[in-house]
Amino acid sequence: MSTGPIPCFFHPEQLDFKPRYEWAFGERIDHPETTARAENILAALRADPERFEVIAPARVPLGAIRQAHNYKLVTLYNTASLLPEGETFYPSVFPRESLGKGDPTNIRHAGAFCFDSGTPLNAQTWTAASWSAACAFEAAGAVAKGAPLAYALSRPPGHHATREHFGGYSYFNNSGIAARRLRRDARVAVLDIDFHHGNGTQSMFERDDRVLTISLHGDPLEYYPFYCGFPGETGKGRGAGYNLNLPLPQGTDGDAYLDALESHALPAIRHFAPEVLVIAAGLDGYYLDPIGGFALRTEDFERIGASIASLGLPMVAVQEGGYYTPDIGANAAALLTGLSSV
Ligand code: OKP
Ligand code: ZN
Repeated sequence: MSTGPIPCFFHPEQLDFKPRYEWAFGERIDHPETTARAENILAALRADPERFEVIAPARVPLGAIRQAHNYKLVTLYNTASLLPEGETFYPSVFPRESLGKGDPTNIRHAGAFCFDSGTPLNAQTWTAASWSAACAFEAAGAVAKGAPLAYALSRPPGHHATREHFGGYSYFNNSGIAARRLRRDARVAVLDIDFHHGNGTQSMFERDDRVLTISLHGDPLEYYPFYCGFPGETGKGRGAGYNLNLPLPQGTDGDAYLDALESHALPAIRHFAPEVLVIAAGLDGYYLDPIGGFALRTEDFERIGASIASLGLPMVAVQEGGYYTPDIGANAAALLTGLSSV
C-alpha cells in the first residue's frame, strides 16, 4: 500500500488553547493536555515529508457537529469565547436532579453540560476544539474518497465527550464525528486504543448496530473514567452486541496488549465485517506516560499498528491521548508506520 504520503490533518489554531491545570486524585497538577503534544507530533510528521503530508482542514460543517452532539455544546463553547483573555471557567457543580435545565449562554451553567473538573473552558476552547473536530471530519472524508489511511492530529482529544456532555479533556468527540461521516454509506468499526475507556464514543453508538465500538483500556476500577468501560456493557436495544470493552491490567506490556488485540478485538471486527475502521489513536499506554498505566514501548505501537492493518481495511486514525511529550512524535510515527505496513 505505498500510494504516496499519508494525509495528516492539522490546523495551527489548535495550538491557541492552553489549559493550565486539573485535579488528579486530590492534587492540582499542570494540565497534561499541552500544546507540546501536538507540536511534537507535528515535528515528527514534518521530518518525513515523503511519508506524511500535513494538510490544514477546512472548517467542520456545523451540521456534522450537530449530528454527533447536542447543539447546546456549540452554544456553550461560543459563550466561553466571550470570557476575558486569561480567564478560565472550571465547572465544579454538576447537576443531576435538573439535567437539561442548563442555559448554555450562561458560563456558570457549564457544569450542566460537563462531567468532570479536568476540562476547562476559556476564550480559545471553541477555536481549538472545532479545528480538532475538523481534522477528524476531513480525515474521514479523505478515506471516503479512497485514501487507504488518513490521520487526524486532533487536539484537544475527543473520545470522552458524549452527545450531551464534555469531559476528560474532550469537547467534541472527534472519532465519533469521523465515524458518523463514514456511517452514511458504510459499516464502520471504531477501535479505541487510548489508555482510557472511550466512554463518549461508546455512548454515542451503543444503540447503533451499524457502528461497532471496541475499547481496550486500563481497568476502570483503577483509572479514569471509573464508572464505565466494563465488559458487561455490550450495547443497548438494537445495538446490543455491538460494543466490546476489554479492560486490561495495570502494567500490560506489548505482548499482552497484542494478545488481547488479536484474540478478542480483531476477531470481533472481522466478524462484524466493516468497510472502514476508525482508530481512536491514544498513545497514553506508553510506559512513561504520566497518567497511563500500561508498559507499551515505541516499537509496540508499530506492532499494534501492523496488527490492525492486517485487517486490510481503509483506516482513519484520530489522535486521542498520549501525555509523555518527549516521545509522543516517535510514538505517533511508529503507529502510523505500522498502520501503513500492509
Ligand atoms: C483523556 B484521554 C479528574 C482527573 C482525570 C482525566 C483523564 C482524561 C484522559 N479531574 N483526568 O487521554 O483519554
Ligand atoms: Zn487517554
